[in-house]
Amino acid sequence: MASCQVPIDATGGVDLEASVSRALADVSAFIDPLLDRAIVATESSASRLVAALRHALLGPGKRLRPALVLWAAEACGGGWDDAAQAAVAVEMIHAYSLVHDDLPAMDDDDLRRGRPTCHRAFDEATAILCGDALQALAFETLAAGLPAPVAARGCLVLARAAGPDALVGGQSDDLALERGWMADLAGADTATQVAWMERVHRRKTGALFAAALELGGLAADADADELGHLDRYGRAFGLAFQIADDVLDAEGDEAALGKRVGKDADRGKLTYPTVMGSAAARARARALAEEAVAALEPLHAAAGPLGRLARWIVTRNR
Ligand code: GRG
Repeated sequence: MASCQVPIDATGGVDLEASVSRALADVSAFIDPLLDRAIVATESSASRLVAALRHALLGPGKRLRPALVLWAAEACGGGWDDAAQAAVAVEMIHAYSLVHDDLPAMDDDDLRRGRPTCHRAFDEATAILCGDALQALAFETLAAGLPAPVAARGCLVLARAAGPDALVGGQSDDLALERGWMADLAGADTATQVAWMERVHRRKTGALFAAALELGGLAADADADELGHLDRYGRAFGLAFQIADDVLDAEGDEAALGKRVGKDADRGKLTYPTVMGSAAARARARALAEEAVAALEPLHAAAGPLGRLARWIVTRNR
C-alpha cells in the first residue's frame, strides 16, 4: 500500500472533541442495529436473559472497540461491511467483561453507562449468565461473520485477547493486589509499581484494543507490515487509554462518565495518578498518544480517524 503522511490534523482548527464525537456517533449508528440484530437471534432464550443481554450490549457506551475494528479495516483499504461482524464480536466481549467486572464478587458496582449495572437491573445469576452468553455469542458471530480463511485466525486472536494470558489474567492480577494477596508490591518502589501496572493493563485493557485492530486488519486482508503498524499503534493507544481512565477515575465527573468515580483510590488500587502524580500521568498519556499517531505514518491516509481517536482518548471527559 502506498505510503503517505496521515492527515491526523486534517480537521485543521476544528475541535477534536466535536470531530471524534461525530465519528464515534457514525460508528454507533452503523454498529448498534447489528448489535440489536445479534440479540434478536437469541430470542428463543428465556425473556429475562434476552432483556439482560439487551441491557448489557445496547447500553450507551462509546463503542471504542468497534470503532477500532472499522477504522483499522479502513486504514488497510477495506470497508466497514467487511469488518462489521468482527466489530460486533469485540463489543460483545467488552460488554461481557463489564457485566462480570461489576458483579458483587468483583468490583461490586451499581452504576455503568449511566444506568444500573446488569446484576442491579436484573439479579446476580442472570448477570453471570448474560456475560457467559455474550462470550459464546462473540465467537459464534466471529466464526460466522468472517470469510473461512480468516475466521479461524480471527477466533484465535479474540480468544487470546479474552483469555487467561490477557483480559482474564489481567483482571486476576488486579484483584490480587486489591485483595491484599500481593502485599510486597504495596511497599515497592515507583519503577516496580509502574512496571506492574503496565503488565496488568496491557493484559486487562490493552489486549482487547490490540485484538480489535488486528481483526479490522485481517478483515481487510492487511499484510504483515500493516498489521505491525496497527499493533504498534494499539500498544501505545491501550496504555494511553488506561492512564487517562485512571486520571478520570480520580478527577472526572460521575455524570459525564456514567459510572462511580474515586473507587480506585477507595479500594487502595495502584493507579497512575497515585503512583506517579497526576501531572506526570497526564504527560505520559499524551506522549503515548503521540507514539500511537506516529505508528500510523506509513499507513494509508484513511488512518486519520485512528490518529484523532488516540489524541481524543487522552483529553476526553467520558
Ligand atoms: C471480568 C474478565 C473480566 C474482566 C474485566 C473490563 C474490565 C476487565 C474491567 C472494567 C474496569 C475498568 C474500568 C477497566 C478500565 C478499562 C475499561 C475497560 C473501561 C471501560 O471501557 P470504555 O470506557 O467503556 O470503552 P464504554 O462503556 O464506553 O464501552
